[in-house]
Amino acid sequence: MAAERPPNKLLTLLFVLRPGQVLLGMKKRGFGKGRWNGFGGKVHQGESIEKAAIRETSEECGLTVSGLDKVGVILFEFVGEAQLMEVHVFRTETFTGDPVETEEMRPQWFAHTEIPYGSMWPDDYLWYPKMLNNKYFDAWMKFQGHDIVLDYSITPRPSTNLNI
Ligand code: 6U4
Repeated sequence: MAAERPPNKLLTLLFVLRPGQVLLGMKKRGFGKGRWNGFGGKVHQGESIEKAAIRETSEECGLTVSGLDKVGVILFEFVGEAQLMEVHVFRTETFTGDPVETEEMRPQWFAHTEIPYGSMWPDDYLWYPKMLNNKYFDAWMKFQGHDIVLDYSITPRPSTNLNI
């Protein structure tokens, strides 16, 4: 009998956009430390995924976001690990407040043409252009360690504007 997979680890990832720019945060600790990324983290027990995305963004850069648009879901598989990471990706152009540095993230606006792919997760260049261009997709990424993408797929999905 095949070994059963444990339930996926649910995570969020949210991008705040303003004309021609995206807000990224330099991760100062934990998973992905030293890499620029969107804002997000683990979904708490009993919490909706969208509420987790809003909470994590507030905790990590101080912004209050609304009007979430769901970009899609990325499944991350790590060779040798049974559990998959299921990352729900959102974008929004609606926010209040100014980005502030927190213990977890140092936020900075980047032009779409100046995304620092060299200091990011190595899968990001594969799908950021779609996310920045309002495309919806689901993806699967197979990692060897944290630096090598062995295989991947990206599939278009219909729009699911949540208007939260
Ligand atoms: P806490 O609870 O904050 O200590 P931590 O281990 O720091 O947890 P967390 O919760 O910040 O991790 O979650 C990791 C974040 O990184 C999530 O927003 C998802 C995102 N992420 C993980 N793998 C990624 C990848 N390959 N590419 C990417 N984002 C990724 O762009």
